[in-house]
Amino acid sequence: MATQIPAKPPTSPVRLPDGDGAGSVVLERRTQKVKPPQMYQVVMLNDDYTPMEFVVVVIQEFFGKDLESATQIMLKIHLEGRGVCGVYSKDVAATKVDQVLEAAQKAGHPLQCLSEPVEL
Ligand code: TYC
Repeated sequence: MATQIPAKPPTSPVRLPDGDGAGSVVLERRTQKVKPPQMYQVVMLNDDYTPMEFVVVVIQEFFGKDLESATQIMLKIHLEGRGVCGVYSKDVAATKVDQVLEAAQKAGHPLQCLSEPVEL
């Protein structure tokens, strides 16, 4: 990844006056401006054909959920049209989407899934 250019260049070092600490150089303290990386949520979409059991298995297998929470997520998707299965870095989220789509395609189900940035 490209190195980020700081918003402001660092201030020039301050040279202390003679006396205690004479000749020493103090860098001005600055508040940290590094932001945490953007995270991505993997969202699964409802459809009328994919069996509920298949969705539950997929959520357990690829998102590390136990049977109970996988079932809750599946029912939320079924009732509300979409649901978040997990939150990851961009690359990991993209891999999860690929894994789900490949498993669905292999099984002949139209299950759809996408990743999107998490809103602050
Ligand atoms: N609506 C599907 C059914 O009634 C179940 C389903 C749930 C499908 C979640 C997709 O992401 C999904 N068989």
